[in-house]
Amino acid sequence: SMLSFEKKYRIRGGTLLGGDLFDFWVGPFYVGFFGVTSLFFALLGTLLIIWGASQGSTWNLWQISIAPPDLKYGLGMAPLMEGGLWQLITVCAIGAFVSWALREVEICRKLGMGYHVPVAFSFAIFAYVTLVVFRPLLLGAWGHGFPYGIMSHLDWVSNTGYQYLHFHYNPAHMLAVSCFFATTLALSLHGALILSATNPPGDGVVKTPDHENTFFRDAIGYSIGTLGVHRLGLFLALSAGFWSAVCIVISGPFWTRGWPEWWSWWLNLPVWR
Ligand code: BCL
Ligand code: UQ1
Repeated sequence: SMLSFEKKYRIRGGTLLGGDLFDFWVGPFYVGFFGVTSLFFALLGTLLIIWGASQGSTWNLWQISIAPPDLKYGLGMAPLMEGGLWQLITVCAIGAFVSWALREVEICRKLGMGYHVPVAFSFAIFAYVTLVVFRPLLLGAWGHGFPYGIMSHLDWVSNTGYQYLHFHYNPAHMLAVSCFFATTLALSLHGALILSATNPPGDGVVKTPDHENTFFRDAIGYSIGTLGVHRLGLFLALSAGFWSAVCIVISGPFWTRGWPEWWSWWLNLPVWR
């Protein structure tokens, strides 16, 4: 059944495609043209993975893997059982992710909200597409994509990392990792601060943003503010995804040697050379 406020927001319009045709809800879910395409790609992709697994050598969830084509197929289509399946699944994945983002846009338009959520999701999609499309395109073979499997994709990350000797020296990887860590710091501070203000000990009365600001003024001499902390959080999270995409797309297309060696520009600065 519907929540008390839900009915009021179930208004027609705001669709990007399909007009009124798919402008309805199924239970709590908005459908829309992109709801149909999301479901289509997600279902087809999942079935292809299950079928691929059935053609593989194991049903062990951790070991199931669908590999990209051999490098010899370059940027062409590969036979179904030699990476073609990976190519179809990749098309389905991108179709589902982009459809989902566009469905979010339609919901934003219906509600007259900003597009912050779909914009944020598009950074995650961008990182994924960088891994399986942009970098393989730049390197000249789909075989540079990562395999779809739980352990196999970890093996790919490890192998790809060691191919550049020590991936921690990749400057964009440094930025991405730092942003991931900073994002968890910001959310833990924020979550803790809000809960501490709304759940004071004993019979204490719920505190206000003044208390929140004062806590951080007292503790570190600065408060970023209640709106500011959400801008900071979004910025850190999107930066994490963005620099992740950058760190992998420059590995190979821009820099082919070990990442430690890239820092020789620093050692060679005329100041101390
Ligand atoms: Mg590293 C990448 C951290 C050590 C080699 N590494 C990354 C980044 C991240 C990171 C910055 C992965 C996140 C990402 O791409 O997000 N690495 C990291 C850390 C350490 C580390 C913290 C550490 O030591 C503490 N890395 C190392 C060591 C190397 C190494 C030194 C191996 C030996 N690292 C590499 C390589 C790569 C990374 C190689 C990468 O390729 C990867 C990277 O940057 O990739 C871009 C972006 C997010 C996504 C890609 C997710 C996209 C999600 C999509 C859009 C939606 C999915 C929906 C889903 C299917 C739906 C499910 C259904 C629901 C459940 C209902
Ligand atoms: C903060 O200053 C603030 O404003 C009052 C919040 O809003 C509720 C917060 O959640 C946090 C975590 C801070 C502190 C953050 C910085 C970067 C000083």
